[in-house]
Amino acid sequence: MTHKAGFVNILGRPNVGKSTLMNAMLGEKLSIITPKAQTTRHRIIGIANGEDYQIVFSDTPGIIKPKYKLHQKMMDFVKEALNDADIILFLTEVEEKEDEVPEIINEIENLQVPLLVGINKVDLSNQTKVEQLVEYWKNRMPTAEVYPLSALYNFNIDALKKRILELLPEHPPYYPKENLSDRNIRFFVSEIIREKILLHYQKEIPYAVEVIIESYKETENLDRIAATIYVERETQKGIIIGKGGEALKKIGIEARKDIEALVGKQVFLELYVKVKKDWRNNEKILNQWGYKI
Ligand SMILES: Nc1nc2c(ncn2[C@@H]2O[C@H](COP(=O)(O)OP(=O)(O)OP(=O)(O)O)[C@@H](O)[C@H]2O)c(=O)[nH]1
Ligand SMILES: [Mg+2]
Repeated sequence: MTHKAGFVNILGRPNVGKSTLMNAMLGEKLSIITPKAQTTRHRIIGIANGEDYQIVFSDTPGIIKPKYKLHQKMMDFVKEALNDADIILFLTEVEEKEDEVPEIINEIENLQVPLLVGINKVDLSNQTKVEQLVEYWKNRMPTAEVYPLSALYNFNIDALKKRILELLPEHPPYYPKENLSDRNIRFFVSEIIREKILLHYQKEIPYAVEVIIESYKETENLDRIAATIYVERETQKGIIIGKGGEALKKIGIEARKDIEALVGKQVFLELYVKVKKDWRNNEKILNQWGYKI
């Protein structure tokens, strides 16, 4: 029996639905999803395994013009994903304006790999408009195959997966077949906490936050987790904690529920808040926190 395997790297602007699409392809909630741009900060691998195939998806940070060193590092992940793809899946969405389309598509066109363009969120549009968009993308990227999608409502996801399987090269699996990701539980726990912060705080706050798991003690019936929420300034620390600690408590409760669902047992979650001044521009800290290739 021949076996197919390869890297399908999902690229696109922030908020177009890259993480939602990867999760839909996997049928699992692996990457965190929020209505805020720049939710994903890392390259996150999600693996779809079948008897005779292994699709290694990469969810990547949305393409932006870097303002901080953190952003530069995020764009390094995007560039890496551009270079090692067997198939590129460029994602746009029905509301994306022509001047918002990232410049990277010029580079994508020159790559010698199959190119798929997904037009996401068609549930927010209508047939005429979607047909126009398909035409637009076919003209703009003549080498691409174009798929209207709704990652949220699972529209056309199976057809896209089927096509990916056809295009996938013959290759032995890259990862053990039981693996769903290259990331460990600690990573997903920190992401769940960050998701709650993105959902509950406004403006700059979630962007100034990093979550680090300090300890993870596993027992048969209970996992004890201690995590630190780092912010950039004292004032942000006060906002995260909230009056009488209420805001932080809410984050803790919501995150714990999701972590319990992930690990399938009870969780005891301790959250601390600390200041790491201007960490988003601190090369050493960023490397330490995993923002390196
Ligand atoms: N209506 C609609 N909303 C969608 C669809 N796909 C994703 N969304 C929503 O779009 C928002 C952004 O989704 P994400 O998957 O986090 O987007 P992303 O491209 O990963 O964003 P970054 O990680 O910030 O680059 C969320 O609120 C999703 O629920 C879709 O098909 N239809
Ligand atoms: Mg994302």
